[in-house]
Amino acid sequence: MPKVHLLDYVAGNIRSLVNAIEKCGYEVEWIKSPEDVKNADKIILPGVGHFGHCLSSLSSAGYLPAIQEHISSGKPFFGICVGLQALFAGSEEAPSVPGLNLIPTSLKRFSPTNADGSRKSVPCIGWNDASTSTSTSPTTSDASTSNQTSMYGLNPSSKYYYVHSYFAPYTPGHLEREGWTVATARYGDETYIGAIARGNTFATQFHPEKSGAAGLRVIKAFLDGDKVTPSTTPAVVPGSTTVRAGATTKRNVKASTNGLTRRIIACLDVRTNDAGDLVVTKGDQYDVREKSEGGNVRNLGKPVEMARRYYTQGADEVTFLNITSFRDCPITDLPMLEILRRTSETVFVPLTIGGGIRDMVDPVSGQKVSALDVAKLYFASGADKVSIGSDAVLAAEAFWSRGGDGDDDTSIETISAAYGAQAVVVSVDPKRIYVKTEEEAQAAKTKGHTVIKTTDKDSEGREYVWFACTIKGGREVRDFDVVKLVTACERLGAGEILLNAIDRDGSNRGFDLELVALVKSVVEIPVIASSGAGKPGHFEEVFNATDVDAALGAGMFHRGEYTVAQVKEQLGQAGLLVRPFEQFEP
Ligand code: 1PR
Repeated sequence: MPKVHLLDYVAGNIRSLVNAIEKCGYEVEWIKSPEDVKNADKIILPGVGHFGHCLSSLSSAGYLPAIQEHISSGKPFFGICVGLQALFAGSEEAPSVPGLNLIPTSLKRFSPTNADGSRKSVPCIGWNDASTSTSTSPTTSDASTSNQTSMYGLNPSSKYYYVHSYFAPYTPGHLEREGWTVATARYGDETYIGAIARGNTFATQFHPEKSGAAGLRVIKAFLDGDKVTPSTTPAVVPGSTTVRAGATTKRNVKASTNGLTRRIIACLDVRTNDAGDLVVTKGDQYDVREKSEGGNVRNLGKPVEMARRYYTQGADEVTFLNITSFRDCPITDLPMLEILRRTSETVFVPLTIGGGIRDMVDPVSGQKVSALDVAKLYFASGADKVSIGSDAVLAAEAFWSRGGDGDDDTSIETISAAYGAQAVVVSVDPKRIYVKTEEEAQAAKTKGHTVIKTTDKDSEGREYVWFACTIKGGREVRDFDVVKLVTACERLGAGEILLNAIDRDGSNRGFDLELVALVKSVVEIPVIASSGAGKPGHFEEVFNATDVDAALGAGMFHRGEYTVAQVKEQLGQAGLLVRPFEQFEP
């Protein structure tokens, strides 16, 4: 097998990139010292997390001059994410740390508001263009205005997975005059560099190894040295009758989240059943046992196979939750590690793992294991994000009891510092607490709870509600409000909120729109709506009624009632932007 050299310096989920390279028919050789760079022909430099951390690590290990030499000698180089950012002069993220300065401009942070006052989530997480089209407006471009050729397999009608808070601003003409070819993306009113190439140097802000078939095509083009590729067949946008380059039909322009597609996530709750097998299960308000006699754990299928099925159907992300993680488990035997390893061999979209991310004592060795160490194992096994539930509630309570301050030692802070905010999801499991009168509502407010008047009254007709946090899979309700939780977690360094709703879980009644709108209004980071999806129309409803960034379904997919493809079809027909279906033939 032909070889490519990979420079790993704790860049997070490197396993998925290795899997993607192997899928393209190449073998990975690791660069272990600056000397190895000299002997390498093709180099890939992946990167996630903090610009300053990445560049300082590369610099102190002596890699920067070696990389510079490699690039100027004209050998193939591919930088991914922070690997692209490294080519620039520097970044607002770490003003004192210099980059390679191949491009003498600096990266900026996304603003959470557009010029017209509308909001956008930061970090920017989701699927967007890398368009070499000559049109500057990706939502209106068509085949007649796009280039007839494209660099490194990029397709103007494909979507690619981005996750970043800092971006390289794009000014038309400027870099082209220096010999660069640029593919752009737009986030709100900011247009930035999605991919860039000159000579044998190529870099993408998006993660090709997480961008499904479209991304695998880009990796293969780099590895094969296909710098200029004929424009591929336009990707098919679900729900559209006309297909054209530029990714979207005019109907899809109606509602878009600042240029990102609507993200659909398939979630698999995993645990061992009574026979000791790891199965995907699904609760009814978190009760996962059959109602029939015997009350066995519902067995809906095998995790790896189901993840693969949802990927094939077009899921934009897959989330695994180990729902019995409150029980201590030996670190060497974490059940989800093998699931992740195997899933990441065939599923090339982001994978999130939740359950049991906390400091623990290994029941076998008696050794203390930090949340960061647990997370490291998951990232090394193929996870892109970890999701923290119970531990986040306890950390948020402590945050407020310290007067709104972290202690630099919580799971959120330590993992976010090491891997970046985008790698830390907080999974929230709130429960509705109804109160009857305005006086009772006032009393709840005095305790710091956010009380709203609800249209979804309870059986006693009570119309005021606040949302209480729970821990240990809903088993313990805390006198602590969801708004307090999510605002504390954002300040501690979480990058995304996975918002469940115990009352809606498994109910097929649709998402809790009031809860979603409330949480979305108090944080800047992306929010994923979860719990209650029973049909494709529920996804359309939550995207139309709120500004939520992504929506997640479980039971309706597992029970085979609907496919992910049907959800996307419906969204596309309703004029909501979704990622096109594509296939990759190595
Ligand atoms: O507290 O950090 O160890 O994490 C445990 C994780 O496991 C939490 O994220 C918690 O949400 C989850 N969890 C624990 N117990 C259960 C249970 O069901 N008994 N599952 C559970 C929660 C949430 C979604 C779910 C949606 C959509 N499940 O995964 O599938 O509600 O379902 P639907 O579309 O069928 O309505 P920690």
